Amino acid sequence: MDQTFDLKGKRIFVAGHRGMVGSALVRRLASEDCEIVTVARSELDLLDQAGVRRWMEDHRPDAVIMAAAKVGGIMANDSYPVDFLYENLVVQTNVIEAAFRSEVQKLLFLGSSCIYPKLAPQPIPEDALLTGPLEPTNEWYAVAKIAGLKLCQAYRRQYGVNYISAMPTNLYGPGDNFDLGSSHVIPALMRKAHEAKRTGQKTLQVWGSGRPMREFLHVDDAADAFVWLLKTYVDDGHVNVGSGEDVTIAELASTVVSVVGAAASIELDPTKPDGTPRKLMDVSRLFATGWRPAYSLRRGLEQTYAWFLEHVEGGDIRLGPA
Ligand code: GFB
Repeated sequence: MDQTFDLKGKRIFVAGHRGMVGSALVRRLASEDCEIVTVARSELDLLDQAGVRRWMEDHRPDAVIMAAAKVGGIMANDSYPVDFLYENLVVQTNVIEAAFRSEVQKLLFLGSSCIYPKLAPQPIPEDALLTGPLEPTNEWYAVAKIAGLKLCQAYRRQYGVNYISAMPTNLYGPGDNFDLGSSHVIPALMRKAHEAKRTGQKTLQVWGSGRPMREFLHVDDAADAFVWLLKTYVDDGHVNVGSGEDVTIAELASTVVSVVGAAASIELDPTKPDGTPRKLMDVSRLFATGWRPAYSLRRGLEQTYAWFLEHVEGGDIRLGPA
């Protein structure tokens, strides 16, 4: 793919720069010859439409990466449907609309693999979108993300702007949320394995049946793919961003236990939901551009655990009750 959007000298607004994905984007963009623009939540509430319009008009970025979102694991999605639907719809609509008013040239919207039907063909091609019912535990979030990608397409069709969308698989890495009630599976299992190692506990609780399959991508690989797409991708259709490989939750749990060095065995908790049985993305559209991830799952988990240890012991992650 030719480089169609040269970042040199451009002002790139990373919306959501304090989150796991946004902070990885800031790290990745630091090696580009561009100016990174961010705004603190205390200065701009993305739920405030007038404020977002004003801020965008004052700062006039050349490009926007929409990494601000209300995110969480299976239980948080299931328990707070209003937060996941309302906040995501409003925040993304405000940012995309304000970007258009301020003549932003390129915008990259980030969605999620949960936009696809619960029983989509595996691996899931981009055109499986809207071909069947969604997974009920996260349909609120999925509906918001589908609306976001459709809004970008609508702006393209009505106004001819270069707004594109990427749908990442389950991401993990530095800056993840390690709170057991709201986190995704990797930070939850890493934290539980760490506590088991620290206390000598002999079992580690894994939600559900252990049989669901998930694909994972290290957030630094995801950020690298997003910057690559920002530079090169120009099409109307969204692009899947993943590693192309998946594992069962039981296999993942064993790998996390081994990376952490805990001596605990796995105990399944069938009272907790499994969610979608499998959501491996078809990444052939992305891989055809030559892009590949750098991290294997094991190496990514090792790197994330090293980060966890440094920041827990360093005191910048305060752990709530385990
Ligand atoms: O990562 P996760 O919360 O979200 O759960 P989803 C993935 C799988 O891991 C599920 C199992 O089958 C969980 O039951 N699991 C096992 C655990 N132990 C645990 C645990 O201690 N904590 C958690 N959280 N899971 C999310 C969506 O779905 O994926 C979001 O809810 C988003 O909308 C995100 O799309 C990427 O993969 O099921």
